[in-house]
Amino acid sequence: MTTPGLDLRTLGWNDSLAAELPAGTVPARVARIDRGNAEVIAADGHRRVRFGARVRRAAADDPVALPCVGDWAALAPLPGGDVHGVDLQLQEVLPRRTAIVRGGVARDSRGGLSGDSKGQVLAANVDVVFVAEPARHGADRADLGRVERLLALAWESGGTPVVLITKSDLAGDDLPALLTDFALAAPGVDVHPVFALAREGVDGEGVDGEGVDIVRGYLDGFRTAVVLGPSGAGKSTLVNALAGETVMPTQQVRAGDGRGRHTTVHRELITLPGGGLIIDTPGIRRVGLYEMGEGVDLVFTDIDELAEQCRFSDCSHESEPGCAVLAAVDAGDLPERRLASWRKLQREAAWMASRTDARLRSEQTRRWKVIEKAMRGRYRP
Ligand SMILES: Nc1nc2c(ncn2[C@@H]2O[C@H](COP(=O)(O)OP(=O)(O)OP(=O)(O)O)[C@@H](O)[C@H]2O)c(=O)[nH]1
Ligand SMILES: [Mg+2]
Ligand SMILES: [Zn+2]
Repeated sequence: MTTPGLDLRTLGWNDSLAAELPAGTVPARVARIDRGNAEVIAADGHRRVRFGARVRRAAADDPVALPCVGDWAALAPLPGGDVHGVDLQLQEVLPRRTAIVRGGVARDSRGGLSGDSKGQVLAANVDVVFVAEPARHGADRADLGRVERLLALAWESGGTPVVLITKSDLAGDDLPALLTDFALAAPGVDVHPVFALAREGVDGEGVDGEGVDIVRGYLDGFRTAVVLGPSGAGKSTLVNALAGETVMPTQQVRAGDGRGRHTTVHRELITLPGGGLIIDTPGIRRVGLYEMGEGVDLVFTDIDELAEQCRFSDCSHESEPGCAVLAAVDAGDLPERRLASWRKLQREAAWMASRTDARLRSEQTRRWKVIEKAMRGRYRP
């Protein structure tokens, strides 16, 4: 009970959420999850709460129902009273306005295909999804395929994606070219270079971070953002710059492969002093798509537009005559890499959809069997 009388609206609470709150419960926002427990921010401050029975049952059926950072929760007294100092349970997760859901990454029995029909919610009720990709020098300047993949998840979440080229100071002279590459990979999405690591300048003067204020601007109006990206991208460093203090530990990237060490191991919701909230996340190395509606299409609106010019309306852009997509690749207007990335994500989304269909079918069959059995029982002469 650290901040008595906190106005929950500063955490994103609103009337439509209030309308969903079950009688006899109090609302709180999930700041962090720890195996069956949640740390939440309620009007009386941070509290630890246990997952209630109903939540655990729902999550056993579908992991997407598990409470997740950013969720709004209805809290009720723990039946049986205080257990190890915890006296509240998370009775219900209120309907999510947006949710970033990733698919698992699994190998099938033949060791091929990635993707898993089980989803995992990375963050809920997020307005802005920052996709962070670190600037790098030289030939392999940035992993744009990863940016496109994360953008698909971001669009699908219902939040607004924004791309951040983090550690922009490392790009040097490559920055303009990098900005062009990123803009092509993220049509219709804001792209900003960010240098979050304030450090001593060469002449001894402190250098202010670049782009941090722009990032902060997206959080105006008590909005919630999440930052996604690989380990070592500088996600926590950015969160600290926004917070104006070290709220998340950061760590030097391992020399050599530049992959980082997974310094952040928990997703965590941070309230910022100037208003607004940001969710820091552990580095993402590989992430599978989950069920996709428009997500992938929204990442590749440029290809969709080109496709309208193809001679055949069902053009697959493989080898057809009069294909405007292939013509754009030939003309150097559409990077070949991007066309390949589009194919890959399309295939993965289709495969996920078929897995989901199969799962729904088998669930339906199972349900019918149960009903059949019950009917047989009832009508047995
Ligand atoms: N040059 C430069 N280095 C940065 C910048 N931001 C962060 N770093 C450094 O990059 C390293 C990794 O930063 P973190 O913030 O821990 O990275 P992270 O994305 O949170 O990594 P995980 O928690 O492992 O996912 C640290 O040594 C930071 O000091 C930047 O803008 N420029
Ligand atoms: Mg981190
Ligand atoms: Zn075509």
